[in-house]
Amino acid sequence: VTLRNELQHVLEQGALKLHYQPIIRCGDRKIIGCEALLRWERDDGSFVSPADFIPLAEDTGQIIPISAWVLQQACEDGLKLRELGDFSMAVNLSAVQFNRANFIEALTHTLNLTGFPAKNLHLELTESVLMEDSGRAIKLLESLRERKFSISIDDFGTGFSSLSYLKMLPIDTLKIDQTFIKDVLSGEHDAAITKTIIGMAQQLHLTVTAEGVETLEQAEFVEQAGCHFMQGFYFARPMPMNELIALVEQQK
Ligand code: G
Ligand code: G
Ligand code: MN
Ligand code: NA
Repeated sequence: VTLRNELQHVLEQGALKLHYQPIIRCGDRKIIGCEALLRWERDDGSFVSPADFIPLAEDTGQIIPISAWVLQQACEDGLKLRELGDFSMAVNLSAVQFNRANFIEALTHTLNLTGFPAKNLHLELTESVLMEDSGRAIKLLESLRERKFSISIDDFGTGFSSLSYLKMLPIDTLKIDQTFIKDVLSGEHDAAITKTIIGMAQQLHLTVTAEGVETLEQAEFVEQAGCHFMQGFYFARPMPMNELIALVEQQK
């Protein structure tokens, strides 16, 4: 069986799971929310990375039911987390999902169904998805904003989006790509890029999240540079919601 064939049955087999990586506030280093990350566990116990199966699912159309499942599951789990406080839930959106004509209706439907508050749902989009058809993207983002959703640009810095265009986008957060954070202490350029993105975000009144923080030194660097939030293996790896809830209960 090919991966493509296996993929057809993942949903009915319950082989997809969401893990959640904590997002930490700079300064007091408390968990303020999480990002939902999709996991596919195969029968033999091996895992397929979403980086490998999302493109395949986009190709076959499976991305539609998978994305719907992700949204609903993330909202349901997010509500459990919200019993402990005002936590946010970030979800990654695929290009195909964002480009569907009924994207906003589908999103609104899931929120109505679950009761998860739009303002606490952070929609992560990459620069390339937004650049494909920037006119349409601006209109969509404006209507998402009217509905109080929060928008983040994921993997920021890797997508060559023009800064004049960035200014026009109604977004809330820039997530600095982990490739910059990785070498922030060893590479002069990465340190400069990271500081520049943070400075620019502050000027544009956007919040900034540093991704891929793996060491204390990297955490201290981005905190000193004025970053707002961070995320990475130094704090925690993606984990099941019950483990995240236990972690949040400990930090009280
Ligand atoms: O968690 P991990 O490093 O394996 O994620 C690999 C890639 O898959 C990342 O680019 C991440 O944004 C993406 N990804 C993870 N979960 C989802 C999801 O639910 N939907 C989409 N579209 N992409 C996801
Ligand atoms: O594209 P996106 O930013 O959504 O991808 C998130 C991916 O990054 C997930 O696969 C997640 O497991 C991974 N990730 C999260 N924190 C770290 C980290 O500190 N180091 C590395 N190498 N990967 C990380
Ligand atoms: Mn992401
Ligand atoms: Na990212």
